[in-house]
Amino acid sequence: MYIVMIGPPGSGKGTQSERLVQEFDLPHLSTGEVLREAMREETQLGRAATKYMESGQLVPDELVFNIVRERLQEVDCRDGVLLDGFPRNVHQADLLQAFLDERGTPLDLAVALEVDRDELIRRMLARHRPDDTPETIAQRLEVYHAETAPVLDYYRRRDLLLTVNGMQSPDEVYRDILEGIESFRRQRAGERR
Ligand code: B4P
Repeated sequence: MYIVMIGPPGSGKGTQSERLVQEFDLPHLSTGEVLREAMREETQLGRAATKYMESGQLVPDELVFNIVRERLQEVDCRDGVLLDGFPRNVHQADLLQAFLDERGTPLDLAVALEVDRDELIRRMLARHRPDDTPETIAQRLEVYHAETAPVLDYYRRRDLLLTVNGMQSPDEVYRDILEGIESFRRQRAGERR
């Protein structure tokens, strides 16, 4: 199963992804986590990403897609993967679709978490990450609305979007995601009959 997790910063993509990869035994690729590790290790990628992450901007598409493409080419990703925080704009969505279509493993589902602005800010300020200062948070929320929100329509038009209320407890959000996945699967199976 090929799944992408979309949502504003702090919406719980990472939290829910951890559970889903266990449940479905999928490789987990969090582009944010790979970038943060590269920054910690001061690799070339990390140095290139720092100024974008620290100012709440998206890291350039070429850099992020290189991470994704290389990971998808690894043998454990032949049957599926969970992409956490990718794609974050329509260009990234196009790059992913072209890559997956070309090798005949199309995306199964895009899970979108919906959370109010005030709650997002509360969660991010509570977790003390270096890119969670009030100024950076405001910038990241702006970037989300301008660049990432259109990705929801991109997947809605392709009948791949599952929207979930992320304002509930982590257990309730997870339950809704599982139910949504199940009903998507039933719908697909019905279409094939
Ligand atoms: P990410 O690492 O993707 O992080 P995020 O969007 O800030 O957080 P996430 O939604 O995963 O929230 P979490 O589960 O931690 O991105 C960081 C940066 O990397 C981006 O700003 C960008 O610069 C760069 N980047 C990443 N991908 C990119 C791409 N494709 N293109 C370009 N740039 C890219 O949850 C947040 C907090 O809430 C946690 O403390 C959690 O415990 C808590 N929480 C979670 N669910 C909850 C719930 N239901 N109730 C209460 N609290 C909850």
